Amino acid sequence: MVTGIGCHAKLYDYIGTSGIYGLHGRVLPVSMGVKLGNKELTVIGFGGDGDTFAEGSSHFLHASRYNVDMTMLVHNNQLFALTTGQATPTSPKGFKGKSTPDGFFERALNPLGTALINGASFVARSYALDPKLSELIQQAIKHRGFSLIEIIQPCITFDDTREFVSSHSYQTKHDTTDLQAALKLSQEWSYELDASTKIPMGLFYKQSRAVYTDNIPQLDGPLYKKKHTPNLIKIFDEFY
Ligand SMILES: Cc1ncc(C[n+]2csc(CCOP(=O)(O)OP(=O)(O)O)c2C)c(N)n1
Repeated sequence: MVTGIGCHAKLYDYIGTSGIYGLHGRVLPVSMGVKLGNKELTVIGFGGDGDTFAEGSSHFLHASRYNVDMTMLVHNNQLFALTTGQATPTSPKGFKGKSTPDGFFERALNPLGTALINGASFVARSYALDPKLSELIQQAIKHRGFSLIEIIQPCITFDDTREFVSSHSYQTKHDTTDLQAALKLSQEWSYELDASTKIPMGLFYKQSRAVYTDNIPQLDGPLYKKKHTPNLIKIFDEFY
């Protein structure tokens, strides 16, 4: 597993598996590197909404486009939590935090729509308090391709939206192979928290297509498994 930097990244300390605390915003390039290094590994990236949709937004586009065979779980609490509550690209309008004392006024990003339009092959939204989330995560891990789950996970310290999310969400029922239907769903919630809000939850889209490593025949065969012990002195000498 690979994490970003933020409250979500603490997860790494609770899961007994091999992994890396990445850098803020760099979950995806590190995850892709792990997958290229050994494509037999199951790679799961964990990021915050700040991590993935702000600092890491460019990586997010390209991971969707490449259809890297990995799972990305975004813990969306609609704010930068570890740095004590600043606005992110998915903060709700009017959000008052350290960086927006007069209220957040920007239009939100549409991360699920962005992932869909750029080729992510498994796109879903769920809620941290939904007991079925673990099944969805299993489905995402088993999917061959870039699987993304946006997990709405309210920050109970800086903006506790648990009650709001619980009472404004609903489970989608549609053909999950229909890209247009998925795109429409992705536009239903603009991250605002007002009375008319309806938050679609569930699997938006699933499709099967070639993954990034399918086009890199060099990764087949024993070469990547070979243990290399780099001679650092020799490498440094080349530069002096
Ligand atoms: C390159 C870089 N930029 C900024 C920071 C400061 N920083 C550390 S954690 C964090 C906020 C994390 O927010 P988010 O990714 O939404 O995760 P959360 O804490 O909400 O789980 C920021 C801005 C950093 N460590 N590195």
